[in-house]
Amino acid sequence: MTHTTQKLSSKSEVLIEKENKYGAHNYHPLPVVLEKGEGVYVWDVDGKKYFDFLSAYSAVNQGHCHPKIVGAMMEQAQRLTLTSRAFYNDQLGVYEEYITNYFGFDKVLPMNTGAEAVETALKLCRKWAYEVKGISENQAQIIVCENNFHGRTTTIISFSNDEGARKSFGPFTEGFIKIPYDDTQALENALKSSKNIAGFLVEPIQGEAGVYVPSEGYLAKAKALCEAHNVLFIADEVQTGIARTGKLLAVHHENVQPDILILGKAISGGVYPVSAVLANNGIMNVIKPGQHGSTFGGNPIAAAVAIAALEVVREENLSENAEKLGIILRKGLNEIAERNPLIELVRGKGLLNAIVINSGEDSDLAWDICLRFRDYGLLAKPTHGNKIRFAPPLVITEPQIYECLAIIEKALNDFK
Ligand code: IF1
Repeated sequence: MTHTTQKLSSKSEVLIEKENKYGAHNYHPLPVVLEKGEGVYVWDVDGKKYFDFLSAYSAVNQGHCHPKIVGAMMEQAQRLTLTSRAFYNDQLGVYEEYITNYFGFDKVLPMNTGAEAVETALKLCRKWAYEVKGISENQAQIIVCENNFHGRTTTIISFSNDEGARKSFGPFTEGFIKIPYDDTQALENALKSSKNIAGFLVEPIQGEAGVYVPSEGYLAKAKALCEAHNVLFIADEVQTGIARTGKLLAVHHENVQPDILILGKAISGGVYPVSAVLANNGIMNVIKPGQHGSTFGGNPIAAAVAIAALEVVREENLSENAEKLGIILRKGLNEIAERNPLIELVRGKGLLNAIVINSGEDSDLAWDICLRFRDYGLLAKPTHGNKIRFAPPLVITEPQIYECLAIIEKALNDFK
């Protein structure tokens, strides 16, 4: 190692200490305190500028503080913020029409966070199974994948296999069958194992697992198998959706239209918590007044913000940019890997990428490398010990990608 890690300013230290003292310790952030963002950049409290290579876990696809999205929020915030769904508001219907046309579904159910949308999809799937498919009450099973990440609620962690996310939070919700990811034979076996299968919940790319891209054809085959067994194909595109992987939805790489689509994060460009569940009438109409809802779901600010954020995706060709720059980024990373054996593997799609550091999952090396990236002006976070996610805002340009590759190589060379 040629350099030591940069020392924090006292301003940063004071703010970090406040979070430590007064906040629950449910995170272990990289030591950098941010106060401003614009496009692909964020600035810390000492005015140092960084490339954001996390994009708030793919929520800030449109770039930080996008003026059109922030403008829509400010305008709406000054007129009407919240009505609850006890009354109609002048924004929600317009948004519902916009988003259903945008993604090609009959209806949307608006929520706030990704986990809430996943919960909504699970409830919708179960209700459909009992009331349309004809499964006996309380017998429905939903197939899920090993190493999934779908959020933090008690039901969702019931089918997680991340021990840290589950331990001491039981008892858990029943009714889930776990199969290996990227394994259509396992899916077929599970579908054949019982008449009580209601749905298959899947991430088109597993994000938390370290950006694990399944084999080509997996999603299309899985959708066909579900169709053949009258089982709902439920795509969790909270992280992969909204142009992140080089298409509007990651399932579009295989021309799949899910029966239930779950969206969150970048539907608002990271400006406001907005999530959504989309489905056609044959499914969505099983939910009647009073059976599901949320105080904030479908609020006027969320509606106005989401329309603006989705317009930006189209106007700025973010899918095309993610596709094109993703190829350049992975090519550059693979070239670095040839010169520096610390990179064991490069994987990803569009601008959802990760490198695997040649150190084993228990090493601190990936963390130390991320500290060095920080020192050189790029923010990224390790996942599962030895993987580092590279997911910049989709508004990044080609020259900026080359600048970032240079930072990444320089930092990695310090550990050679
Ligand atoms: C945290 C990961 C990313 C998600 C998918 C639903 C949700 C998420 C596919 C829930 C959320 C987040 C949450 C964040 C870390 C993060 C994450 F590393 F854990 F896997 F993005 F990569 N479905 N993912 O990825 O959405 O309720 O959070 O709005 O700290 O838990 P949420």
